[in-house]
Amino acid sequence: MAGAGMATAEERVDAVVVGAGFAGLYAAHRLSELGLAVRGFEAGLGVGGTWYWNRYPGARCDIESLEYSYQFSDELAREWKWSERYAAQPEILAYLEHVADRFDLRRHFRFGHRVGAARYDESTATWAVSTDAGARVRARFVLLATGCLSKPNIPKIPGLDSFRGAVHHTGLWPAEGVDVRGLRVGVIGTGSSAVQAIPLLAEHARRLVVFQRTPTYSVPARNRPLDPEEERRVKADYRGFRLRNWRMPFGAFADQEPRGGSALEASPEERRARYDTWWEKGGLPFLAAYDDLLVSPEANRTAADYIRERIREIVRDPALAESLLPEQMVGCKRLCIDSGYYETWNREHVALVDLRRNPILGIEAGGVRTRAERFDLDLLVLATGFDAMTGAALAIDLRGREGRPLREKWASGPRTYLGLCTAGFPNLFFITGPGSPSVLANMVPAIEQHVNWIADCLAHLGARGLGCIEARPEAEEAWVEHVNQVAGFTVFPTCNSWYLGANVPGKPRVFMPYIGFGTYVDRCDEVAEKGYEGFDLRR
Ligand code: N01
Repeated sequence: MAGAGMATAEERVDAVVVGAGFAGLYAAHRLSELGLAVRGFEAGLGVGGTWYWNRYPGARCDIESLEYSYQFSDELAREWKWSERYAAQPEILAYLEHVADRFDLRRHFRFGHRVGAARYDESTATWAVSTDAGARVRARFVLLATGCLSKPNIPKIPGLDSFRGAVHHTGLWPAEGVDVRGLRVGVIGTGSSAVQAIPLLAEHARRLVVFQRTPTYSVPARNRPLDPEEERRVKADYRGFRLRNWRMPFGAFADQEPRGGSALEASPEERRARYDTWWEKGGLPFLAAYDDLLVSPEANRTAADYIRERIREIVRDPALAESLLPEQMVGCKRLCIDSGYYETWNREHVALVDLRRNPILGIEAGGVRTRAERFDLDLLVLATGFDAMTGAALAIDLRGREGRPLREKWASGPRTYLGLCTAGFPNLFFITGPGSPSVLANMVPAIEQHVNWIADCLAHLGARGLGCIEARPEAEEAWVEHVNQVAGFTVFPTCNSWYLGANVPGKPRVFMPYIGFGTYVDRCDEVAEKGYEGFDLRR
């Protein structure tokens, strides 16, 4: 950790990169390769981003490990060996630490520095960036590699501070781990983090009480050790394999069959057989069993009914099973993938509190009080998610031209051009920002595509003696409308998901990711080919 707590002289660099996760590490790598002086800041004490902070039991990726890695270096891809079909958090963190060492990326970063403010100075066309640990930097460009799911959403439940036991948010889990043996543990939330943590917490806790506001759909992950033969086969043409798959939703393996067609054109028997196949294969590609599951409510219902049926089969207590049945469309909130989630409900010491019928009134020193009952607890786990997609950027006091705060500009929802830039904030780039596919693509290829686009753009500016790029308001306007229009053709806007910001009280309800990674990549390429259409380039 460098310089924590000390005010330092202003450093001058070409580009500031905020965050040292997948995005920040690769951005530092690409930009320094271009010969730019880069200063990175990272709030954590090490690299890893999401995979540095989310150390809760069971934390694991929902994209297969052979797909969830960088593609920029064939040597890196060849030499790194994954041990499981879906990598667990420690292994992904080890991978990122390896990448940081192998490409000597730590030298760019100052750790233990949370960026607090970034202000654009029109007279010098530079950004003044400062951190809570006293660093000050002036740079021409700022890249926010702050992640889509990095600002924890801590619910405002009355009395939370008065709880006597420990309270841990899944996204701020202590690095040394938490010993739950013999404890009465409460979990608030039933999203992806909870679905992964609950089976493991149940292994060791004396009692586990789960407070559920909205039941979730989960498909078995079917995680397993990675078969060396499979890895050898894939890596025989790894580049080709990644190229075939990188534009696919969920980074799905392209050779998985059967898929495609309309769920509504299949007979009930055919549908059942196909859903069985995908249930057995496991993972997010379940949603790609048919082409229309995410666009047709009727098609979606066939998949939702299938999962509800499986829940009723697995959970032995029929009343409990009923409480676990989701009602929203499947995939509208991100589909969870699990290892033994529904099975865990058959354990005697695991209890469900259905907050729709029995809401939390408050938290007291000894536990959680609901309308009907009080639950005595020793430890509380907040699996309550994140202020997604905009939370981390808006946590920074970002001011563009004329001192205009980003918080003011985005007061009714984020506005970007291509999810990369926002008008009025020259030379500021978002990596996987709102308005880009990000969380609806495989994040790592989405990050590489953004960083490559930005790096090419900076090289283009440099070669022409230009120093400034800014999105035009009309291009931004059209893009925001397009993002919404596309979302309107799908089932995504129909429920209270974090994609819409609906999980955070008071957050404007706007669908934030762009749906369609392939189309998006083409559009970004076209914009660049046309000399950065929709942007103003200035000296
Ligand atoms: O967060 P979430 P997450 N009172 O927002 C509930 C990725 N991820 O950390 O649905 C009571 O999904 C909330 O209820 P509701 C993945 O993209 C991936 O689990 O809003 N409950 C919900 O049940 C994922 O989607 C992996 O009604 C409250 C839960 O808390 C994203 O991260 C693993 C509440 C939050 O679920 C976020 O997942 C983990 C309140 N006041 C995460 N506030 C994998 O790769 C919130 N909730 C597998």
